Amino acid sequence: MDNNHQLFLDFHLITMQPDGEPYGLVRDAALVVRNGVIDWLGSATEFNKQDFEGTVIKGEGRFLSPGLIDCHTHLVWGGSRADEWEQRLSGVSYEEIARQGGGILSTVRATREADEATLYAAARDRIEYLMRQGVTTLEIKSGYGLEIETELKMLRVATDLRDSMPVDVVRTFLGAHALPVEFAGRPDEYIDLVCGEMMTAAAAHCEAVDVFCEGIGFDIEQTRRVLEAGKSHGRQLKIHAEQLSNLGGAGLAAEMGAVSADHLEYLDESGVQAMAEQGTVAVLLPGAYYFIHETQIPPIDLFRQYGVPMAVATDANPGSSPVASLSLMMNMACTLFRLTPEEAWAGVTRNAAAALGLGQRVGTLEVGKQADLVVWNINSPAELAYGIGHNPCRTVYKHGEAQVYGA
Ligand code: DI6
Ligand code: FE
Repeated sequence: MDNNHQLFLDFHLITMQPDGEPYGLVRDAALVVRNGVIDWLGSATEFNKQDFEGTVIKGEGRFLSPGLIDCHTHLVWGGSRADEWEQRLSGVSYEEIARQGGGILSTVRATREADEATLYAAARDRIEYLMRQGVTTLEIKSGYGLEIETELKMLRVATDLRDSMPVDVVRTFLGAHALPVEFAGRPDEYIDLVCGEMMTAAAAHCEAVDVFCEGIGFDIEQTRRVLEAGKSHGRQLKIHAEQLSNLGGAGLAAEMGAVSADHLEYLDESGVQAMAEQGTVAVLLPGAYYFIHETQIPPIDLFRQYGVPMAVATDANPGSSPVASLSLMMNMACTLFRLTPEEAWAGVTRNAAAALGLGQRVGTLEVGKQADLVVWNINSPAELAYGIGHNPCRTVYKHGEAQVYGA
């Protein structure tokens, strides 16, 4: 008997392949895994069980989907911002707190002080929450160091997490997340450092480069410089854009070949058009929208009209989105942004894979893709987005290996 072969029998497959049935659904199906890769899938009646040698996993009519992908997180951080949240509840805005030296900069202070083991342990716990709810791939950004040493420390922690946990990790360098106090009044000089020495040091430890283009972040020219530097190092490009105001960041990033533009509440039609032309993924972050009491939703109808792929992610971070559940983000994407449950599913599978440049390897159930699989205790695909505070995740398989049994 060959333990590297598994037959998943009598499952309903949520393949998330784009053409065909809603959710790419294949009912009463079989799926074969060989050496951690999907080798066959289709209707169970078409599968010849006689010839199969290996482990059989019976679905009894449960749903099986691709592993979920959280394509935008800041989940390595020190400290907590509960006190700032209390301030915001009494009426101070997220932007005001940032301008007073709190916000991102308060997490920068705590992250600089924290040692690597402490950062690792806290981030590992956050990832375990996500994994227990079906996440098998995630992105982790730096950006709470804003100095070479601490940015590298964060990227090393991300690398250790990748190497020690059964999850694929894409590491993103976000040195241009905020202006550190040492550079107050000298943003261009800080951008010199980010694009020069800091990026040279970080490039070997990341797959992507990101920048916060915003009134409380960096302007469009500074953003352009960061993206150009990222490109010259051969990294994928991403951007935080149009979260609080419209500076034209998403359009610029699209023209420069970014894989994704993220947040986008204030994006206008010309930005949507630029993204559509370049195939840039729109990453929607309803947790941040909710948690900072934003009232303007991203231009969802325009994304549909122009065919911009939409992803959905947690934005897990201590300030604007202290979130540890991707299915809750699916719910919020539907209730707050009016995505359909099927769009929300595409947002945490196929389109999230595209937002990380991993569309060839993960994101759908398809022959040749990684056997990152989740068994769900749900009666229909929409139920995953419908429940609030539930965890219907029963078993997670990473490269075909069972990892975590329901929480
Ligand atoms: N926008 C966000 O929502 C996160 N970063 C960003 O550029 C928030 C980060 C934080 O408040 O710590
Ligand atoms: Fe973010």
